[in-house]
Amino acid sequence: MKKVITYGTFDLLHYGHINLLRRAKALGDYLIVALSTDQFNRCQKNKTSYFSYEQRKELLEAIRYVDMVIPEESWEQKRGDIKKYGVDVFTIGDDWKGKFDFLKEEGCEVVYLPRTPDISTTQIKTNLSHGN
Ligand code: C2G
Repeated sequence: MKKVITYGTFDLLHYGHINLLRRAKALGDYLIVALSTDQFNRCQKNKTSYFSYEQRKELLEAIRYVDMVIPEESWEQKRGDIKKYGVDVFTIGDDWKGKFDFLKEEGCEVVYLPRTPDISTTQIKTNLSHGN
């Protein structure tokens, strides 16, 4: 079984996230999503999500492409996750291009997927705050 892993906050779930998850699953047979915890978001990513970790986890687990959701609590956990879960492919949007190439040292394929244009959680929040 070819295992794929991806990481993110996935707040205010939108079609850009779904496009990413669909393509991530297509890279293998089993997709693990490492979901940024509320604390990791607040302390390390300097962002607060609208939905809590538990709410975001529930939404992700309802998506047909997602097989398992684990917490992302630190930037440094990726190597350990790849070993622990026997991951074959690491994938993430190409806004991170080049940032995780070191994971190839773990014998893991690294795939950067093109982001879906013109949609983001930040854009949704901005539009809503302007009453659009
Ligand atoms: N994404 C996308 N297209 C968009 C928006 C997001 O392909 N229009 C992808 C991102 O590239 C990422 C995933 O959807 O792969 C989740 O997006 P975020 O929640 O914004 O992820 P991010 O905050 O970049 O977290 O350790 C890695 C980080 O946790 C990644």
